[in-house]
Amino acid sequence: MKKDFRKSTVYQIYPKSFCDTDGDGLGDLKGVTSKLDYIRELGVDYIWLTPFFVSPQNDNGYDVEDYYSIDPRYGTMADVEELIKEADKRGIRLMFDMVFNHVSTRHEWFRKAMEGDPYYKEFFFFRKGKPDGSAPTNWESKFGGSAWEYVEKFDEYYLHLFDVTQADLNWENENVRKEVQNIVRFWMDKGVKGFRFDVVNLISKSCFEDDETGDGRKYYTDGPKIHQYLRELHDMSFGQDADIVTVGEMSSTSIENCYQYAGQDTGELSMVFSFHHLKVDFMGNEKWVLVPADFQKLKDIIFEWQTKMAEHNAWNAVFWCNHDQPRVVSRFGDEGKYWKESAKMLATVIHCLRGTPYIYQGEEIGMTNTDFTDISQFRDVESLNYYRILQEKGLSAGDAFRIIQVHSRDNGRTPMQWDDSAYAGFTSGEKNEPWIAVNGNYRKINAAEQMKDKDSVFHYYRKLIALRKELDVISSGSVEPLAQKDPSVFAYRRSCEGHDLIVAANFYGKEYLWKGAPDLSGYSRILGNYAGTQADGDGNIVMKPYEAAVWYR
Ligand code: TEU
Repeated sequence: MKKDFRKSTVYQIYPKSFCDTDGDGLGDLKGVTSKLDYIRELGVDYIWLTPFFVSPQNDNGYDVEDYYSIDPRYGTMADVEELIKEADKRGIRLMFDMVFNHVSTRHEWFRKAMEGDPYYKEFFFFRKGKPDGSAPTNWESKFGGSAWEYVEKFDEYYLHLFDVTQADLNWENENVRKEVQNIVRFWMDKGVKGFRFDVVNLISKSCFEDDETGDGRKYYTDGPKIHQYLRELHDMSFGQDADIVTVGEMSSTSIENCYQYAGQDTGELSMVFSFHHLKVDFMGNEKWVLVPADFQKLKDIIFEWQTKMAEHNAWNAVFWCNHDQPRVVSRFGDEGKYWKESAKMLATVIHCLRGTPYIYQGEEIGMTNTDFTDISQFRDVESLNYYRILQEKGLSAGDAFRIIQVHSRDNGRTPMQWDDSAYAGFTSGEKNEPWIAVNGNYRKINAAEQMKDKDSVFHYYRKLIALRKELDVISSGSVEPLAQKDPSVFAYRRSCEGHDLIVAANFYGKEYLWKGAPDLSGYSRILGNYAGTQADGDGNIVMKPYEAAVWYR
């Protein structure tokens, strides 16, 4: 049966941290299959699985060595087939993660290039250094340091926008593009009905110049042939099956480009992830600082994307969390007294927007940032690089550590908290402890507990997912920002064919009198994180700490 992605919700699984069935401390594909009933209970339509292909795991699978084989640490091809089949029985489809900006330096293509094979050298960007021998350009790797690695035997450098073991692919080369199309078709034949394309707006690079004002991103972000390449990939692979849904991960993209990436009639992708709203606690593009989140900016960005994408008939993925982001309840909510209220409030704000909502494993039970107290507990290559780089820049070890604690991608990567048994039920730990430590709060925050409790964060997410299916105003309505300059309230109206929905949330932990709230006569309150919402009689609404409510007429 065809699925309407406007009414769908996607659940993201990071298999390494989801469920370990063989006791080796690493999650596996069988673990995902074993939890399908839990996922079905939530009511989602798609599972996005982050990469589980053969990989040295320097970037947890985003460094792919072989796109056609399963990393034995995660399982086998038979396990993948079983997962697709079992998911299908439950009405759930699989979305695979395709990393095509780069490959692992252990990939056969790169190994052949390093042997000097000219055919495969053209798969990558090998360039001479500057006359003084330094790197071809001053571009920086997203994980810190230069984006170029010197290869002595060629007296050349190769480009890596991410880790030194992730070599960028040269999409100018038609043979690269054909290989990529073959990979997508291979997985389509296996019954995969969705694809997420990793940093796909970085694939078009042709100009290699020093960036006088920045880190080089302006030369490869939304590059000159990007639309042509996506269109071609669409036509030659997933576009041949109208039932396939795609999402492009767009790094530092512009909204104008996204009209086209995710335009209803442009033939590129179904939707896009953009990240501007998740940089409101950065300083510009600088992530490794501690600054409070800018609430006004958060609203302005979300509303700009909501309204302009709608005007251009283009579709957003809407989300707070993924495997690269800190946990949202720690980031924009409250881990303490209002943990539950704030987790539900944040869910309400995202799930009633125009777009396809994505839930990242554990978000649906309000999992929090790590409780790590020592750098040795962190695993992520980016975090470990920046811990060193920050100290090289003069910060004390303590200050560097505090920044890592707040921004590390590992915040989202600790094991899924299933129950209150040892290791939170993630692993038996028979052969090994979990690859990354379980958060100590698993006795309080775990799935088993929340499935029993009708008032839990889990059941609240379940209601939001069901509501999107039920009400066309959520899946198809227009978006009108409300209270745009209000310092505490995040609110908007959705409208569609005579129906309206008003969503309002107090983003802070203090009771707040929302003056100038919209007239709610004729509306009924259909959801909220408190027993009821109070009006003061003068047209103002009393918003309790982190209160969220939804009204419909
Ligand atoms: O991430 C792309 C990306 O640029 C960021 O999310 C990045 O990890 C972060 O902003 C750095 O501060 C994708 C994947 O989601 C990520 O896990 C991979 O590490 C990255 O691509 C490379 O494949």
